[in-house]
Amino acid sequence: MKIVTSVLKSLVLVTALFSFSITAAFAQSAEEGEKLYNANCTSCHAINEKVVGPALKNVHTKRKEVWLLKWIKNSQALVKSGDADAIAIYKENNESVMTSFENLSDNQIKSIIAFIKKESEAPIQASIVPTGTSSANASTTEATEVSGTLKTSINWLVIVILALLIMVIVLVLDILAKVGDIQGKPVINWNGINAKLMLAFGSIGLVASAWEIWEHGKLTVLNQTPASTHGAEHDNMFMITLIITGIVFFITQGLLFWYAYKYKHSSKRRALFYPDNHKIELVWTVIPAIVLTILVVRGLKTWTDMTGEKDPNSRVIEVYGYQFAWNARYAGEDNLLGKHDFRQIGVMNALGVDTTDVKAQDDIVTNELHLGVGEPVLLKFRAKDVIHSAYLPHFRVQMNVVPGLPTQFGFTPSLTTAEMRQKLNNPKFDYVILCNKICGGAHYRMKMKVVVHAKEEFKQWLAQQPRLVNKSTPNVQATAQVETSTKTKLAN
Ligand code: HEC
Ligand SMILES: [Cu+2]
Repeated sequence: MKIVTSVLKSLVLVTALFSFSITAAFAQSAEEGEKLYNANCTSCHAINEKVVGPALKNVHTKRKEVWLLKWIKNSQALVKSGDADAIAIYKENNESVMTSFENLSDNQIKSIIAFIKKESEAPIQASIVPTGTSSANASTTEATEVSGTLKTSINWLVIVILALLIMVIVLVLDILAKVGDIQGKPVINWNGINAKLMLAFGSIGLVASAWEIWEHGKLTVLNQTPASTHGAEHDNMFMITLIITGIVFFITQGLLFWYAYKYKHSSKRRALFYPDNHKIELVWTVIPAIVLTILVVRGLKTWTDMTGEKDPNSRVIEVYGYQFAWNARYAGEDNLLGKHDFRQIGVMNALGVDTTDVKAQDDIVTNELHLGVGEPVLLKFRAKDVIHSAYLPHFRVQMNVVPGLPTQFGFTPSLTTAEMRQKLNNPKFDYVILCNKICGGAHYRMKMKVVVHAKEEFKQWLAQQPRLVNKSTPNVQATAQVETSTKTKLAN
């Protein structure tokens, strides 16, 4: 008897351990998958909504794993092989081409699928109306739909009631005006009411503006130490402009509303006829002209300092923007970026880098922008499709990114990511590069992480990155081979 129980006990223990290790392994791979997914897929996909590509919710149940592996590595190859599902989904999405991910290993793709699975199974967090059956996802979506139609009918009801209310008010006022006509004296003193409304509107507006600057000014990057060497000068100029124009704003708006109140119509008072006064006009023309000239000249000087002559030793990094993501390209050992040609942009060569150019072969393409603290960089911008705008708020850097028109911005980062995290007391903080031009439907997703390292750390990071064409990394070599084969095809 004893033996049986002890055997049972150990069996239970083993199963428990086993299942625990499985969940642990699963959790870990989903975690790795999340990183890979965020770095590679979010520019075109979301779990619950269509972006450029379809929503990926439950794609792991819809497709077999083998299919997903093949698709994600090279969707076009699968389409060309005549796979019915691949052709269907390609047609459904207006034949837009998904990037190939030959560089991802099977295990990495599996971890991405594990992440998609985990996210698909997570309940939707959007507005949930209690319906009694709130266990399955399906009923949740149904509930949201029902509440949606309910909402639209309520909205209509509100509009109708409001319209009726306005009609009643108009009619009542009309009657009061008629009564006033009959009595020979208005029932409501509109003149006084308007004057008081002016005063109320003016004071509430000014107090609200001051509160807004005070309260939400704290949330802007201007409230944080700039992370570049030119940032302090930029902030200084910005603050001076803001303070001068702010003072003028509060004085003129205050007077405007105060005068509207104080000099309201009065039957006891006649307005003074005062056609012109050259002295006053001179004063209010010359003073703003001088102040504006100072502000503009100062602004121009700051701008030319920020964008002018660059350190000839700057590291040149190409920043490539497209709907809806960014890439960065670094020069390899030769310190020279290889040529690019828009005609070579394709599934296997997203940036259109000319891989026959020797200078290009040791280039490094990444989907994060890494910089070394105190090292001057010159970002050279290139756009694939439409006008984007590269915005690095923490470094006070912004520049348009225009197809066919090279633009650049040079600066020197002055705080590492770790230092900034400490300053902001936020261990999760990361610098970003955003797109600041409404460039299409998923414009809001267009961002790339920026990491500022200590000098040595940056060198190490750069050395670890795979080169564009490198015999020692088989994945990348495969990419290059396909590339040359497509090129020969094009040549024929
Ligand atoms: C440049 C945009 C783009 C990127 C980046 C991208 N995809 Fe796609 N994806 C698409 C488009 C577009 C489709 C629809 C099929 C087509 O038109 O080729 C698609 C389809 C898919 C499908 C098939 C969906 C289905 O319903 O069968 C899967 C799975 C998928 N993508 C996974 C991924 C994963 C995983 C990543 C990241 C490693 C990724 N995609 C990155 C654009 C993209
Ligand atoms: Cu954009």
